[in-house]
This record gives sequence, C-alpha cells and structure tokens, in this order.
Amino acid sequence: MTDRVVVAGAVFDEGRLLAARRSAPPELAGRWELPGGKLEPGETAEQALVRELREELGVEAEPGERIPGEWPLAPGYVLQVWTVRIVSGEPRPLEDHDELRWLFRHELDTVDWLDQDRPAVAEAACRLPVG
Ligand code: 523
Repeated sequence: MTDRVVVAGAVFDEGRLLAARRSAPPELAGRWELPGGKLEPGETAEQALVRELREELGVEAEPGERIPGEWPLAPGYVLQVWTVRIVSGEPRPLEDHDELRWLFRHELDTVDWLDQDRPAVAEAACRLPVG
C-alpha cells in the first residue's frame, strides 16, 4: 500500500527558518518540527501545506520547491518537505504548537528537533545564508 503523506514547510524569512514546538500528543510535545500535517483525501501536497499553515499559524503561505527526499514516520506515513514563503500574516502558534522560533543557520541546533525532521532541517539549512 502507498504510504500516506505528511507535508511540512521549511518556512524561510530574512535568512531564518521557522521552528515550531509541538504541544501534542504527549510523546511528541516539547519537540520541535517543521510545521505541517497530513494530506486530506483529494488534496495535493501543496494544497495541504497551505491549509495546515493557515490553520496552525494563521498565515497565507506559498509553497516553493520540494526539498529532495522522503523520511519515514510512524508505519504507513512519510514526511515530505517544501520550502515556503509567507505571503501574508505573522505566524502565531494557534493550533498544535505552543512556541515558535525563527532560527538563523548557526542556531538550528539550539532546539530539540523531532528525529524524523532532522534530515529535512539539514537540507533546509543549506538554503540559509552562512552565519
Ligand atoms: N510529523 C513529524 N514531523 C513534522 C510533522 C508536520 C508531522 O514527525 N514536521 C508527524 C507527527 C505525527 C504525524 O506526522 O505523528 C502527523 O502530524 P500532525 O499531527 O501534525 O498532522 P495533522 O495536524 O494532520 O494531525 P491530525 O491532528 O491528526 O489532523
């Protein structure tokens, strides 16, 4: 069977990457992720990403390029990541997160990323200015 896709956004702004701290479920709470969520039936990954970032962060987002790769989550799920530009709004932790941080490249190790997000964060880091 095909794996179900969870999409996440590497949201860039002014040379920084957005990190979001999960507030649920208990086993993931306190860990940091690239925000996103599961595709709903009939949605493309880009549509799901725009919807999730609207619901969770209150922003209008525009997906850019897919970050190459696909990372396994719980059995039956895989994580795909797109670069994202915010078109309007200031991200706020409305749903699923209790804190947001904008991180410069040299700060990416200062939060406890979910293990499965780490390769995607490393790929995203290559798109941030050095320093
Ligand atoms: N991950 C994950 N990394 C990551 C995301 C967005 C999600 O490891 N960057 C995992 C966490 C969950 C699963 O993918 O085990 C689904 O993500 P979730 O809960 O953010 O998806 P939603 O918001 O679609 O979930 P529902 O509350 O079920 O609608």
